[in-house]
Amino acid sequence: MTASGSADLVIVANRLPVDRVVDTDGTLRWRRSPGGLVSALEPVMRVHQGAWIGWPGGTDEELEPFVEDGLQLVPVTLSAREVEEFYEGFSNATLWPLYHDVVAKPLFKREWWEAYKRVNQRFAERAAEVAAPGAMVWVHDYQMQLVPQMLRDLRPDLKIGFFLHIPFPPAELFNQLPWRRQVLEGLLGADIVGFHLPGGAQNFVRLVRTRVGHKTHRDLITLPDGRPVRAGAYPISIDASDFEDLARSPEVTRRAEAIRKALGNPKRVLLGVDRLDYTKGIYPRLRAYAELVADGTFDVEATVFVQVATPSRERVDEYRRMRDEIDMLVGRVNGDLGRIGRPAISYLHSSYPREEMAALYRAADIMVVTPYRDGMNLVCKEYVACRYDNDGALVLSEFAGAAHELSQAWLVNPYDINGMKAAIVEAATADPKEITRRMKAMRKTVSEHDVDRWATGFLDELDAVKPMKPPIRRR
Ligand code: ADQ
Repeated sequence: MTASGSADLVIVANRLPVDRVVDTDGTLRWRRSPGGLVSALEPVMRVHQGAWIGWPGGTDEELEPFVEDGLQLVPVTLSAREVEEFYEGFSNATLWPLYHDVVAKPLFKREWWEAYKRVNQRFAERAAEVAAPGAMVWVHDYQMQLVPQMLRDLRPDLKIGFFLHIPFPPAELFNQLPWRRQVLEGLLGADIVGFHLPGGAQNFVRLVRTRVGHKTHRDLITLPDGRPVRAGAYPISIDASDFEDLARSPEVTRRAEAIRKALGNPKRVLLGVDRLDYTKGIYPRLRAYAELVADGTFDVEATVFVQVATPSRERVDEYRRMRDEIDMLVGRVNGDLGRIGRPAISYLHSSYPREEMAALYRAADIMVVTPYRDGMNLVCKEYVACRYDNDGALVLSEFAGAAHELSQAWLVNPYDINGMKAAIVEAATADPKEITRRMKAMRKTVSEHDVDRWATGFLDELDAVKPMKPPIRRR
């Protein structure tokens, strides 16, 4: 066992919740990153004596733990080679595609696996150093799946939770992974293993039974030493009231009007907002829309598609290829179908502050969210939270985790272009009463299940875990 620290709650995630900013005079500052996880966990971090362990970005830089805006942050250093092998390689070119239905072909490289193990061990060691005796440690996401068991080996006194933000695949796909058993055993170091959907938890339990051979009963796994591990569904959400307040503000209202005006005050605005990722189904969505313009269903003077796609993981080959494909499609569609001052698709590679996101959500009549596979998808929940007057239609892929909660959306199969076209037309021509009925129901769901409920729900269960007594020695 290593010496313990003083944090009652430790968050372990690939990234620290801050981004490094270098001012014009060269001084280094940290700025809170815009991600939802930070806002979800900040209140609980403050209630407990919390610490957050993560990679600060950058390479080969030893940084001391520091306090930023009252949060204790513990940086973990990665070398340039580790960024390439652990982060871009094993995390984003092996696990990400494998866990997303093999939408792209996962690459299995032995040296990437070695880096993954090494980096996970480093995170586990940092967590072991800062956690107080009996503390709760909440480990996040696919980059950190070995941390729970590595940490338990170092600190058996801790309560360890794990949450996976992406889908957990069925055995038929997971079994491709050469290190499948090690990953399952890594996760089993946790007391609670959380997923967005019950299906993910079931896939996990089934794999543990068949691959590792442990006893399971429903959502409970019993390890040979008697320790129970629970697998459960904890669907993540957003700070719904915060988004709604933002959407109601005069600034955002004015900005939403300005956006529509800049688009030529069309009758109808369709919107897509995604990280530029091949799982998000941007290509088939734009193709479906382009076909509707080409066949005269929509006219570019009356209907506009705004697609915001923030570039990400640009050093991974598959992402560069996909970006080129989408750029080409948009170029062709606008060249063929646009008119002067009226592109068929307004395509933007920008990252926006939350105010601008809220204004875009307010400006849109139809939000189109069509991932091939998505753990949850927060964009559609943000859209719903911003539609406080119960208008606005949502076209949503049935393969997004959010489809389980937002069943009143126009649900589509992104592989079925004709089906998507039909749903977009239905949403565009629906009776306003029908749109209101659907939006009201979705708003109820999103406001009742917000991110605070998600975080406190998970942590309350983790807190209630009974520590294992050391085995009684018989004389
Ligand atoms: P992501 O794949 O990143 O998250 P998503 O859930 O949609 O996907 O979250 C994206 C977030 O980024 C949203 O909060 C959105 O507002 C923001 N965003 C998107 N484009 C932006 C832009 N141009 N500018 C600024 N902000 C932008 C992973 C999983 C998801 C799961 C989440 C949380 O893949 O399935 O929902 O984690 O668990």
